[in-house]
Amino acid sequence: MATAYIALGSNLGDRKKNLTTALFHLVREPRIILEKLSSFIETKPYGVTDQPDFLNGCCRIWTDLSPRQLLTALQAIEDKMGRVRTRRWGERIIDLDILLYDDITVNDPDLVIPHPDMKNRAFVLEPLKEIAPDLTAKL
Ligand code: A4P
Ligand code: MG
Repeated sequence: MATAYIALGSNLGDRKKNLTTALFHLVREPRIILEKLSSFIETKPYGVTDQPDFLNGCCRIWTDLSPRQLLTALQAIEDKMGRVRTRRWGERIIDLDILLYDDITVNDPDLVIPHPDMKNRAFVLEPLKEIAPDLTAKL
């Protein structure tokens, strides 16, 4: 089984409900085990700033899905929840990003692991530090 870290974010509608609904779908995936979950934190929008504040969190999972299969599973959850893709970095009911997958590096056009720029984002680092303090110290 691989260990992966997933970032969760929402800034539309009932944000806490959106994060918990995404986790509910994640837990129901047969090949994913939800192992640890951070607190949810309120964050100011990064990048595109004229949009509502986010609720962010992250979780650690165990999975035997490949990185690409995991991406497909996460996108299926986003689609099931009715995410509409508008502008890049724009508002969304749910965003599920793969931060890390074991110590694997992927550099494909549609999949980059470790997630680029994660080191510069407090909304990623703070919840990650809560569940994996040793790991963030090494980033
Ligand atoms: N993609 C590449 N690598 C990955 C990965 N490791 N995990 C591709 C997930 N997806 C990955 O994503 C666009 C494409 O990224 C996907 O089709 C996938 O093939 P998207 O979710 O459709 O669009 P996006 O999220 O707008 O783009 P992107 O570049 O993923 O943006 P980020 O990095 O997710 O940033 N401010 C606060 N406070 N909190 C936030 O959560 N999020 C963003 C979006 C901006 N500002 C924010 C927050
Ligand atoms: Mg994304």
